[in-house]
Amino acid sequence: MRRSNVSRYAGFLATAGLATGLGLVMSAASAFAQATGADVPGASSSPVVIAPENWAMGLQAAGGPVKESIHDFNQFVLWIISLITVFVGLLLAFVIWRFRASKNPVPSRTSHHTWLEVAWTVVPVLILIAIAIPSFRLIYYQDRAVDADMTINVTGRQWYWHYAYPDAGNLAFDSYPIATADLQPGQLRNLDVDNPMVIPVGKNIRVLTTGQDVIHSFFVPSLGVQKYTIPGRTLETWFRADRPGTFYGQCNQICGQNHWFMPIVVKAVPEAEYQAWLEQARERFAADAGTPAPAGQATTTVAELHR
Ligand SMILES: [Cu+2]
Repeated sequence: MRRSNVSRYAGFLATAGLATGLGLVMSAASAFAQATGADVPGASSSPVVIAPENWAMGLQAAGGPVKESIHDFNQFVLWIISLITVFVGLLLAFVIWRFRASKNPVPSRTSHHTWLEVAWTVVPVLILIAIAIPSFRLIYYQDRAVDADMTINVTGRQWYWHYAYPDAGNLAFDSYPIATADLQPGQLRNLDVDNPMVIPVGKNIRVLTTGQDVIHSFFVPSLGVQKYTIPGRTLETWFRADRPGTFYGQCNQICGQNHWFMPIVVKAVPEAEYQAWLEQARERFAADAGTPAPAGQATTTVAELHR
């Protein structure tokens, strides 16, 4: 009997210790990720490449303000989690030591303690409120661009992306991944695409998403954007890249057998370079503006969306 109690206590202790350690490691990793991420914008204007990395810990580095806000919030919540884990772990260790059977042969039969019960109800409520306020602030910040400089319509299709630039006339094109055999040096397998989405640096990009066939999801972690593309609906979000670079993402909604076939590349370039790209893209995609939307599937305009 004693033996089984001891091993149970040891199990508790090990679990509490592990949880505490894990919390601290996650916190440190995130602090590191944030430190490296915080260095990205504005440090210099040489282009960055932000893509998934093997064995990476924490969140991807930030390419713009939305992701920076996500980093801040993540860091804040991680501190709270870590402190709670340490507190509960220490409390558990103390109880196991202080009330062990040999030291405490006659257990207390106390079952109520009003003030203690009030405290352990009120304190968690306060913690949740402290988390909820910045959480809602972040949700509304991500929701839509207050002052959008331009709009890009994103359509998820089985299985490729279709991008349209309504501010640039009828510029539209499809984006497919590059086959492994055709990869150029430096290109990433299953991530690089033939026609990336090109955007100007420092501009607020309004993104309107819709789906053509099933639900897809437009997900570029380093720009802090993840939005479903739902057939029959238009959703809005926004992002901004604060420095030139290439930001990789993927459809992250399981959308069918070629779900893996939907990587996303957003290329942020200086304004002059963007204008030059627009010029040649208009010509290049004039003959082939990608696959048109089927009849009856009009893209919602911003005015319609906000009506
Ligand atoms: Cu998809």
